[in-house]
Formats: sequence, structure tokens, C-alpha cells
Amino acid sequence: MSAQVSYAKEGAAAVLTIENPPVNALNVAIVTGLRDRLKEALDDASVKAIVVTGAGRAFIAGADISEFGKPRPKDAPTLDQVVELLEASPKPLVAAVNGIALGGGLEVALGCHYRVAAAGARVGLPEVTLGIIPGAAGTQRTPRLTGAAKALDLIVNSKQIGAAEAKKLGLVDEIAEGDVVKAAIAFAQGKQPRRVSEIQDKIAADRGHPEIFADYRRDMAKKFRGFEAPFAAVDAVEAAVNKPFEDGRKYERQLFERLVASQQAAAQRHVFFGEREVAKIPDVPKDTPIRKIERAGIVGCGLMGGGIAINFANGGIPVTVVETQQAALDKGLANIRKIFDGNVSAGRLTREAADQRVALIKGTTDYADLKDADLVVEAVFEDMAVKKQVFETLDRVCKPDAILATNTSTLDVDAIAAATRRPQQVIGMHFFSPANIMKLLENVRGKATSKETIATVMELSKKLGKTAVLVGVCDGFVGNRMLYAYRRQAEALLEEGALPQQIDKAIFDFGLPMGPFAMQDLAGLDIGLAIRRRLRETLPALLKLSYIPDRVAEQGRYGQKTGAGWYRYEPGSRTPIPDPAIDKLVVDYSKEQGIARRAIDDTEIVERCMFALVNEGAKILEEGIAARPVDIDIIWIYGYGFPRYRGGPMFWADQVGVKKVYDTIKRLYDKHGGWLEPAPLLERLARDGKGFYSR
Ligand code: HSC
Repeated sequence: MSAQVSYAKEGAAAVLTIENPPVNALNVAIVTGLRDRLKEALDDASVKAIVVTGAGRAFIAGADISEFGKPRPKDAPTLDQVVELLEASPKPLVAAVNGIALGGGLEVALGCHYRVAAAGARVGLPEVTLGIIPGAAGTQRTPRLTGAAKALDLIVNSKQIGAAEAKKLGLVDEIAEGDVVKAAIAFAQGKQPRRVSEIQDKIAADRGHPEIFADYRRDMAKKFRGFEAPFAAVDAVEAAVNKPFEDGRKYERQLFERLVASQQAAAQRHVFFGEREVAKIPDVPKDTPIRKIERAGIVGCGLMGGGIAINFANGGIPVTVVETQQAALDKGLANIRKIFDGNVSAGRLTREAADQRVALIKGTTDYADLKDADLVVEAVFEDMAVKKQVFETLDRVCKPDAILATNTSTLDVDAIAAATRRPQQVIGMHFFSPANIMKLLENVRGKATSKETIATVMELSKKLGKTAVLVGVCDGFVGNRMLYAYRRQAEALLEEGALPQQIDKAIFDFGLPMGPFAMQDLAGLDIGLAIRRRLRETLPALLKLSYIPDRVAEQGRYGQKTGAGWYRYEPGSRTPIPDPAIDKLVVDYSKEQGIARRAIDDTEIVERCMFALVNEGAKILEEGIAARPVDIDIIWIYGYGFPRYRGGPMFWADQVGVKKVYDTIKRLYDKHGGWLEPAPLLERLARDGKGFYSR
């Protein structure tokens, strides 16, 4: 069906229905259609009231995001113009909000004189998530109905609320018992137009209280560090309170225009579509059969296994957890209960829901109890011999069609699969720690993994509440392999003249939640030490690894858990305090290596670390370990806190210019050699003037 706004008469009411599946996004055709059908209704003398509604499950999911940044036909009306036409209607206009009303969708409803919502409807202004603010007077009308504080909460946090709460806030006038369109028509009877832009009482009460906004800006500063849109949203709501409607609307428009053309908005739009794109695997068709996962198993009830079990329980899937020792099992299950209890005390879960979830998790010391599982995730010690043994056992005890997944973060999934007679049903599910909190899941396809296994595990990932990305087999897969490349540059910078706190600050200011050294202190330096020792055994001589991290760890400084690592920590505190002992260790190491230390500025730090990340990403793409640059971007946003407003490392590289990235990497490689060898793909794109997204 093509996008259209249909027109129907129901007695003396005209019903304008927006039809643009799947979510009735407002593209140029719909906005134009809405204007034209409105005119038709206004011109028809027999029409006494007008109802606007949506076909299917949505009212309107907002402006069509894919049209942002693209040229529009000159004579096409803009959404804000049509919303003003709606409000100006001399005939009463009621929005029959049948389903989700987001962004421009809610703005259309607010342009109507009244709103009647279905009980299951949801409303919100999520524009800030897209790096913009509402652009059809949403920031001006919302506070007129809710007051400034509630409007700020809704808009700045991109909150979506149900019909009942929307009614409580004043955004909705009535909740329909049955058919929402019929209810809207009935509601319109005898009503006069009531224009939201003219409602004064709530904003009049907020006027003269600048502290509402000053306090809000202060409180949100940390959460939205680096983002532009949330702060612009506060400015716009403040204007709604202090300026006449028309001036506030113009001000909102200026802010909207600036933001919609910004690099941040382009990046955040990219992330919106990327989040959906990663679920679609190029060579796994949409109609690939999917197995039902009704029962799961987990081997290992340590920190990781326990966290994974919580995911299954949260997804409503019964799960059996195996540990070989009863004591370890008891400890693991007690930890799981503690995490659920914590959720209850924090108010995130009711006691009843927590108990139901705990009841879905059964412990055992007998592998035979996994015989009915449709899928088993292995989460044991990171050692190939141990893993192979576990998989041999699973292959023996599990039913023939069960899927066997490994949670390895570094080992070869193909070698693990070879320990079974069902390599086509073996896959990696690389959960990030803590598994019950981190949203990212790297699903790792081996050489033999079947499309059915991939499709099943990708679908299951959604049920577990994860953003899953499919990757191929290599050391560290996508996320950690790139992380190693970035860390190696950070370590080289230490040798050449920088200190950990300077590097961490530069990376923090770039937008990551923490720099590489604070991150290692959080994860534990002992894990890295074991990996480095293993790597050194096989690395060619030219690819050297700095010994500085080894020296820190060898002193028993494993990070936060030992009270000292790259930083020191006061007892019970997680705040890193720079430590002169580490500064001395770093400076002494440079001297010992005969390196003359030099002043290194923040720009060089960011470029060295981030360009190395991009260069490794380019190698990963060329090798087919990631199918598309968007897979890498989503991994880095969800797994490592790469700032959403930069769109992920590959998108960011395109914004910076691949040529600049290549030239810098090449210059550094010519000087230092080793790890920074430019990826041929990077070189080719730079030469051809292309980007990762315009190959
Ligand atoms: C906006 O409204 C700006 C306005 O304030 C001002 C405009 C002023 C203009 C002046 C101009 C000069 N557009 O998520 P799903 C696609 S900003 C395009 O898988 P679900 C989606 O990509 C907008 N496409 O389904 C997917 O496509 P695929 C504010 C959109 O049931 C398919 O629909 N609104 C789209 O899990 C299904 O989506 C938002 O930010 C859109 N607006 O969730 C809402 N929305 O199948 C964004 C969806 O090809 N949308 N698509 O992959 C959502 O949050 C979710 O999609 C829903 C549905 C909750 C609507």
C-alpha cells in the first residue's frame, strides 16, 4: 500500500486516517495528504467535527527519519506548517490516538484540539535520541499542558508513557473504552476548538522560576555529557515558559534547523537505523526457519554464567545451570539471588516478579539434567582443553537438535565445534561482563554454523533483551580485537612521553566513558597479563607489546579490586587517584628503553588511539569478520560506550575523512612500524576519495 491519508465521513464527522505501514511515519506524501484532507473537511459544510487517526498498530511514529538531510520538493508543506493548520481549524478536531504517537506524531495530536487515546496507546517525544529536538512545536505545546518540569522530563529523557499516565499529565483528555475512533467522534460532540497554544495556566505558574531550568541543566550535565540536543531541548522549553507562543515556536525552529543539519544528528540517525540493520544478516534470509528455545542450559555458574542465567530468566526461559562442585553451584546461585534482591530494593522489580524469575533457574551438578535443553551456553574457564571437554560432554548428553553455544571471548569457535558431531549447531555467544547488564552480544559464526542456528540465536538474543551483532572467528572477535589495537597505541604513547591520567582524560573528553587505563583498572590487570603472556609466544618480533602493563600487574596492582592498578583507590572508593609511583614506573621504563620522552598533546592521543581503532576495523571488514561497517559501529557503541553522537568508529572516520585517517596512520607506520600497518582497505578508500559507508 502506498502512503496516503484517507478520508471518510461518519455522520457529521470527517475521519482522516494516516496509512503508511509499518508505523505511519510522516513522509512528504503523508504531510501533504494530511493538509489536503484537512482542507477537504473544512470545505465540506456538512462536516461539523474532524478526527485524525492512524491505520494499523501505530497512530504516527513521528517524522520519517530517512527523509532528514535529503532535499524536499519545494512546494511540499512542512510538518510544523500542517500542525499549525490543524490547530487553526474552526471546526473541533480530535486526535484518536489508536497506538504509538511519537515525535511528530504526538505533535500532530497536540495540534488537534483534543486527544482521545486507546488504553494501549503510548506517547513520547524521542527526538533527543536522534540528536534533534521536536520541530513542530512539541517543546512549546507540551509544557502548556503538563508544566515545565514534566515536559523537561519527557523531552530531555525521550521518555515514552502509556495512555493512563498521559491522561494524568494532561496530554490526553480521555481514554477510550472501546473503538477509539468512535469514542473520538462522540467526544467531539458539542465541543468548541480548544487550542493548546493558548493555554496559559501551567506555564504562567512556572514563569519567574528560572531555577527550574538552572537546576535541571545542572542535574543532567553528567548524563548528557557531549550531547547537544538535550541542552537545546531545555532552552526550547524555557522559551515556551517565557516567550509568547509564536516567538517560542520560531526559537524552537531555529534550534531544530541547526541540530538537524549537525554531525551529531547524522550520527544518531545512523545509530537508529544501525540498531535495526545489525539484526538483518546479508546471507541469512528473513524466512530462515527458527527453532523454538523453550528450555536452556548453562555450564558454569561463575560471574559470567550467573549473569547469563539472569538474562534467560528475564526473558522468561527456564534455565538449568551446571557446576561440577556443589559448593561452587551454591555460591553461584546465591549470587544470582543477590542480584535479583538488589533489583527489588532498587525498585526495578517487584518481589513477586523477582521470585518468579529466580524460580526459572535450577542448579545441578549433573550434566544429564541438560538433556531437554534446546540450547546450552558454555561459560567455563577460558582454556581450550577445558572447553573441548565440555563440548564433548554436551554433544553426548544433549538432544541431537540442541544448539551448543560458547561464551568464549578469545578462543577459536571452529576448534571448539570440532569437538562435537554437530558443528553446524555450534555458535559463539560472547556476552559482555556484567552479562546481566551489558546490552551487547557478539554472536560468533563458525565455518560450519548453519543459517538456522544463526537465525535462531539472533532471534533468541532479542528475547534476552540484547542488541546482537553477528561476527566471524578471529582472536578477540570484533570488539576486543579492536580494543587491543587501541590499547597498544595508548601504551606506546606512555613509552613516548604521556602519562596514564593524561591519556585517560583525552579519551574521556573525546566522549568514551573512561580511558584505557581506568578501564583496565575496572576489568582487572591480571586478565590482561595472562593474555599478553599467551600472545607474546606467537607474535612476530616486529609486533612488540610494551612491558609497562606487565610491570604494573606484576606488583600485584590488579586494579580496583586490589585498591591499586594504574591508579590508586581509597578504601571503598572507585575514584582513580593518579599515583606518582606509576608515573615513575612509566618514566623509568622509557629511560631503560632509551626513548627520549616528549610532550604529547591531546589531539595526538585521540588520533593515535582512535585511528588505530579504525584501522583495525578496516582489517576486520576486509577479512569479512564483520559483514558491514555498521556491525562494528554498533558493537563499539553498545559494548564500549563509544559516544552515540559520533555514530561509532567507522561512521566517525567517514566524518573525519578516511584520507586523514589513512595519512596519519601511514605517517606513524613509517616512523614506528609494527602494529600500525595501514589496512589495504583504508589505503584504497583514501586513494579513491571514498568512505566506509560510500565504498
Ligand atoms: C520527529 O518526529 C521530528 C519532529 O519533531 C519534527 C519534524 C519537523 C519537521 C520539519 C521539517 C522541515 N521514520 O523499530 P521497528 C521503521 S523525529 C522512518 O523495527 P518496533 C524502522 O526503521 C521521529 N522509519 O519496530 C523499521 O524499518 P525496517 C521521532 C521508521 O515495533 C520499521 O519502521 N520518532 C520510523 O520495534 C519498524 O520499526 C521516533 O524517533 C520513523 N520515524 O518499534 C520513533 N520509525 O523494518 C522511532 C520506525 O526496514 N521509531 N521506522 O527495519 C521507534 O521508536 C520504533 O520504530 C517504534 C516501533 C516504537 C515506532
